[in-house]
Amino acid sequence: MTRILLLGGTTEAGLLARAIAEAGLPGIYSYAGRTEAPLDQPIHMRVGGFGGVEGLCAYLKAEAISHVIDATHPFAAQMSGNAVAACTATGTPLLALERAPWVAGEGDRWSHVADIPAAVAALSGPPRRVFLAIGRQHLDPFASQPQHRYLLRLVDAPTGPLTLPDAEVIVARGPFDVAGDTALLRQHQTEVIVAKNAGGKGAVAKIAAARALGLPVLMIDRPRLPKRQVVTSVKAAMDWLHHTARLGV
Ligand code: 3Y8
Ligand code: NAP
Repeated sequence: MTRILLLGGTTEAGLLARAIAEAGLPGIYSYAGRTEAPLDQPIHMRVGGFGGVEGLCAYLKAEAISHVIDATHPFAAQMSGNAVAACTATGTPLLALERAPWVAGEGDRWSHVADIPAAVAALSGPPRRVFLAIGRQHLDPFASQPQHRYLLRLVDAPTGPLTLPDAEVIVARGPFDVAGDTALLRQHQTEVIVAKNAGGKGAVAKIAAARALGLPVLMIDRPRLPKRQVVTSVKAAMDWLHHTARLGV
């Protein structure tokens, strides 16, 4: 009996959820519960952590999950690591649906940094107008570079005071478009953009806008993830589901 757990929270996960619904396959779309009102999905949704690897193992057994597809964001490293551990421990087939990283092209002025601390260190120096487009969870470390004027884009309005002394907040949920992000960068006279190498289409607008405006980008490379089977398209993920189910795995 096929019963899919889709670890979601990305554009691609939403597209896969639609394909699963259209195929009439029983699936559960899982959100961490990071945002106040996550988008509805065409399959059953669950919101909240599982309780680490142990909690996920228990969930897979209790819900008789036959397949797990990890379509989380490339920076959701802990969730992806837990999925590999839990699926190995329970013998549940696991597939990752990943999007390719962005690659610098003609006109891009990128500096690659390995992680958030490296991005913070790269901001040493005189005050600048910085578009810190990495969400809410990792803002605090940038307080060690208080000299800058930060522009922040968050999915939900901040619940408490920000640790950055000079910051302006925009509340917006992507996906974003190039015209909108170009106007935003112009309006705020942005001088440098800090971005995660998310890949995909939902967050790429600011990168295209930076190229158009000749602005430098501090590009944070993705965290390393444990080895697992990976596909890069919804079609390949659906083929895997049908194939694996047919083998009765
Ligand atoms: C809760 C679900 C869909 C998915 C849409 C994608 C695109 C728009 C662009 C910028 C960058 C950022 C951030 C971003 C984008 C998509 C996708 C994507 C980046 C929602 C969502 C959830 C989250 C969590 C949120 C993080 C934050 C990161 C904002 C829903 C809207 C910066 C990543 O306040 C918080 O705690 C937010 C946390 C994780 C990164 C961070 O560390 O703060 N995403 N984003 C998911 C859950 O609970 O499981 O609310 O509907 C999903 C999307 N956000 O279905 O159309 O596919 O990537 N998300 C980054 O890329 O750097 C914004 O502003 O340019
Ligand atoms: P993370 O740091 O890898 O995960 C931390 C913990 O959050 C996990 O151990 C798990 O808790 C819980 N969790 C994460 N994703 C979950 C999911 N889809 N369903 C149920 N529990 C989940 O994760 P994150 O980077 O905060 O990302 C959280 C969510 O936001 C994911 O759905 C991700 O796809 C989405 N998202 C993240 C980013 C980003 O920049 N990180 C960008 C866009 C979307 P337990 O250990 O208790 O199970």
